[in-house]
Amino acid sequence: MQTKAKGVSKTDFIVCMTDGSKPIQANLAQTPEIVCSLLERGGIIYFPETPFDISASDREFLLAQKQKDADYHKNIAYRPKEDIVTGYAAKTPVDAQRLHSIMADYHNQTTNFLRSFIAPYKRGWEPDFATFRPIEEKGRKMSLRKRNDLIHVDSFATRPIYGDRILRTFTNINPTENRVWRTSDTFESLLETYKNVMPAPAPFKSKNDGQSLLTRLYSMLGLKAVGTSPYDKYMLDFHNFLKENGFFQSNCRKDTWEFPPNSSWMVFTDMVSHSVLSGQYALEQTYIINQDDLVMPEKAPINLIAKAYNLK
Ligand SMILES: O=C(O)CCC(=O)C(=O)O
Ligand SMILES: [Fe+2]
Repeated sequence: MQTKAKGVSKTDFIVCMTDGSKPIQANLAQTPEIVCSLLERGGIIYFPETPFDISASDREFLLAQKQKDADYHKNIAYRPKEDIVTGYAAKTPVDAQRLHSIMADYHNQTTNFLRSFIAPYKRGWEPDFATFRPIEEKGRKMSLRKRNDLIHVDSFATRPIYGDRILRTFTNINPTENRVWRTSDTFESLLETYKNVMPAPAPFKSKNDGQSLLTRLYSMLGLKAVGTSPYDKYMLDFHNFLKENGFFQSNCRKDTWEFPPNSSWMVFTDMVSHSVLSGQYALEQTYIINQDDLVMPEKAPINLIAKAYNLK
C-alpha cells in the first residue's frame, strides 16, 4: 500500500488489516473499544499525519545524532521509569540533555494520546522504552536472530511479560524517505500452521505466582530478571523459528506497507508478523498492555497457545 497525506487531518487514520481484508478508514470519533478490537485482530493503525508535535528544530537535531556502539545497542532508548537515555553517543552534555528532553517529550505525548485513544488499556499498562532509530535499516548488519528485515513476531528476550502484550507506536521523522514494512499472516494463523512443528510449551505460570512476582520485583528495581516464563520462552522460540526458517521467509504471504515522512502507526507486534525493509530515523514508544484489559482476550497469544496445546 502507498499512502500519501493528501487532504487528511490529524484526526484521520486508516486501519491496515494484515489478515488480507480491506483497510478501514476511520477517525478519532471512533470508540476506544473499537480501536482496541481492531488492534487485537492484527490491524495496524496508521495516521498519514502524525498526531504528535515534533518541532522542525527537534527533527533537525535528531537527524544529526549518532548511536553509540551500534552492534551492542540496537537503538537509542529512553527508559521512562528511570528517566535515562542509553545508547547515545552525545558530542556534548548540552546535546545529551536535549536528546533526553525530546525523547521524554515523545514518551509523554504518546502516553497522553493513548490514554484516550485506547482508554481500556490504561488501567493496567506499563510504559516500556521509547526508542530513537537513527540507523538505515536497509542492509543493516545484525546477527540472524536480531535482524529486523526478516519477518517475525516480537518477544521480550530478557524481561518476561507472562502473556501481557507488546504495543508499539512508531513515527517516521525522516524528511524524505518512507519507512517500508512487510507483514505476513497474524500470529493466530502462523500458530495454526506451525503448532505441530514447535515443541509444546510447559504449563503457563500465572504472573501472580511466587516465582513470577519475584522476577517482576527484580525487573521493577532495574535488576536483571531471574529466568523467564514458559510463555515468554515459547514466544522467543517462535520468533527465532520464523527468522531461521528460510522456506517461510521466501514463501509466506506478504504485504508491503510504506509509511511516509511524518506519519505514525501503532500495532501489536506480538500479533502482527512484520519486518522493516528500509528506512532511517524513527521514534517509537512501547507499552506493555495487561492481558486482563484486552477487549478480545481470545485473540491474545497466551490464550491462542493454551488452546492450540490444550493447556487449560
Ligand atoms: O524499526 C522498525 O521499523 C521495526 C523493527 C522491529 O521489528 C521491531 O522493533 O520490533
Ligand atoms: Fe519486531
